[in-house]
Amino acid sequence: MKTLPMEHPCASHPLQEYAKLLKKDFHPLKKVLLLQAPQFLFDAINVDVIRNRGYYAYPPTGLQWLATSLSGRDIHLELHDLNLQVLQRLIADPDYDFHTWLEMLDDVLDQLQPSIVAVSCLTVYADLFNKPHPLTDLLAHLMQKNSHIVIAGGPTASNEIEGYLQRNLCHFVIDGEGEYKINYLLDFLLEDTIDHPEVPGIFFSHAGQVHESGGDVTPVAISGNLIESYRHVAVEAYCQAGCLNPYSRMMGQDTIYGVFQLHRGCRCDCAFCGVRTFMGKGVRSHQVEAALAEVRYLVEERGVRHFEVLDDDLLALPAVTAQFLDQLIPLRQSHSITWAANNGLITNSLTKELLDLMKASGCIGFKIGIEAGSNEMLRRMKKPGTPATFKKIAALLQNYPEFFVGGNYIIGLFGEETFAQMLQTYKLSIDLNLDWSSFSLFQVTSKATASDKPHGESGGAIDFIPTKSAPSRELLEDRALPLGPEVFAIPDDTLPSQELLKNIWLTFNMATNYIGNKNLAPGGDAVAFVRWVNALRISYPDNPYMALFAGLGQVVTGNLKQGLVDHAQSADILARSESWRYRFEKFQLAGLMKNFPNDREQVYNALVTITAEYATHC
Ligand code: B12
Ligand code: SF4
Repeated sequence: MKTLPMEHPCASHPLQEYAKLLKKDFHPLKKVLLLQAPQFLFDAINVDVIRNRGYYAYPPTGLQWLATSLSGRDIHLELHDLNLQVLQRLIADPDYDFHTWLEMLDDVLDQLQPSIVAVSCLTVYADLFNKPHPLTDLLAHLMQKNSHIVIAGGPTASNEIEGYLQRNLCHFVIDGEGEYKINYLLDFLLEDTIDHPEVPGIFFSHAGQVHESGGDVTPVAISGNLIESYRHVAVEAYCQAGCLNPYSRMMGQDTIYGVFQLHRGCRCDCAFCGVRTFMGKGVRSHQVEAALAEVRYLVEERGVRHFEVLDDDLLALPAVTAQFLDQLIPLRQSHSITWAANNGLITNSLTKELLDLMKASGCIGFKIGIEAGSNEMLRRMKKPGTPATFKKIAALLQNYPEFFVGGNYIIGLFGEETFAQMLQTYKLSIDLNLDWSSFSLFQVTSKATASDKPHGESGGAIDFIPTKSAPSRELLEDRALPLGPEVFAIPDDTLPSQELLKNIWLTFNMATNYIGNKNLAPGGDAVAFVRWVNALRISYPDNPYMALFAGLGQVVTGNLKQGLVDHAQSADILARSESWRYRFEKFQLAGLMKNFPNDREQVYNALVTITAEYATHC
């Protein structure tokens, strides 16, 4: 596709031919609909968690950038977030049958009658074609109507370009960043402007073949902000329909939240991560003034009080970040804004100067990428840092009790990690002594990372967190496998199966975050612990250990009454679940349930006794 046609100064023949054909069938082409598909899998839906507002509801930032980039065109454009709308409906209407969700799309289509529909989606990596999937079902529904030119983009579509085109589920798939590509494509479809340079990454199927547009890869030069696009986005409604993560829930579920982004891309190229493939090499900054104006607008005119950072590498350009945070401080002072970075910060980039600015500008917490405790695995995944450098930063973080900091760890790396290496990760997590240790199982997250998937796995719809992969958010168990302290007797050179990995995950999680949590020990911040665990419980209403430990946290803070309420909730869940009763025995928690501590000292002593049990096995 490198030869140039006559009509367009830099166009590609097959794209032009295909666009001409489409234009015959779908005209006039002046109405564009941008759609965010539901971001969750309907066959793993948990309506109780949705009604607790525990599902993700992110404003459609990617589509807002597309809308902004299309703003100079003579088109009528609308942006609808079906993820938000389905969640809202499920919350508002107890009789709503979610199987009929595509009717919501029909309502939008009937009203607007768009000639071009562009759809975005991000779900867990899943089987897109043999099971119900929101993007696949939505595209099939649109194509069946044969009334619209259908364009798919965003992470899920970018992972399955050929699959979507070969099955005739859309006319175009746009891979990766979309601003330049959608404009180049619309040059052909609308013929109103022809001044966008040729760009690769536009895929379509024509004359029995999948084609890609030509040209040079050009990362989008980001300028301006999304203020104008917010007229399409009811940002005030998102907190009533879902959440961003536990940090947004910690700030109160009625607190209006939003997002901001200062950089696109990441300096690193960790082997398990899809960012480099998806966003391209290197980091690009937004203009600080423009990003600040957007935050100011959201705070002053739309009532947003809590933000989540969308950057993969917020600290990539420390001077830019420092300037941004410094100018955020007045908003913190005038409107008590808060922000969090659950997506994670690169540990080695944290400095005292940046941490001071983060504190002053309202940061309440963040995750840091540690991933592994063994040097071999850190090298294997190209993670910047060593256990020694991580310990140095973790020591610095102990001076900032205002932040609730979680370390991100992965176990089962590349299907090659031995139990001894996992144990190194576990021990490092204890040494770092952070507020939380987010252990996850190594999983395929995109096609780009699929070559590094665990041996023998097909890469199904598995979430990073094992308890989130089933609608009940419960783990299924094989009782022949070790669980609790006995996990530590697994021979060093074992390559654990996926089933055993789940038990290791549950044991590490229980030992570090609950039984051995620093905030449930003398000198810890039990108030922060309780807020965090209660934020988690919104997504895990049937989890008895979260209820139990929230109750213990309450007792440490002096609120025995609430502690007893939480204990009763835990007992109620246990009474209904033989499986949890079995696990409570294994984790040495049954005794705590029987003799629930009455005061702070009793909590400390009880947890020290159980921790000793884990330590002797370790
Ligand atoms: C915020 C975020 C989330 C949010 C949800 C965001 C949302 N809008 O729904 C949460 C926390 C829920 C999330 C979860 C997950 N995420 Co996430 N997430 C991000 C993050 C950090 C920012 C996304 C963002 O807003 N970017 C900013 C905007 C401008 O970019 P964008 O949305 O990608 O949009 C651009 C292009 O994609 C494209 N585009 C998007 N839509 C469309 C549509 C059309 C028609 C066109 C033409 C173009 C187009 O144009 C836009 C402008 O350039 C990105 C990393 C990153 N920095 O981008 C990871 C990222 C998207 N997530 C990723 C993953 C893997 C996940 C999970 C699957 C992880 C997991 N296993 O749990 C989950 C699954 C989500 C789920 N639904 O359950 C991967 C995707 C990799 C891939 N190629 O598939 C990314 C790239 C990070 C990574 N480490 O690799 N995520
Ligand atoms: S530092 Fe984080 S975002 Fe960057 S490549 Fe590594 S895992 Fe991905």
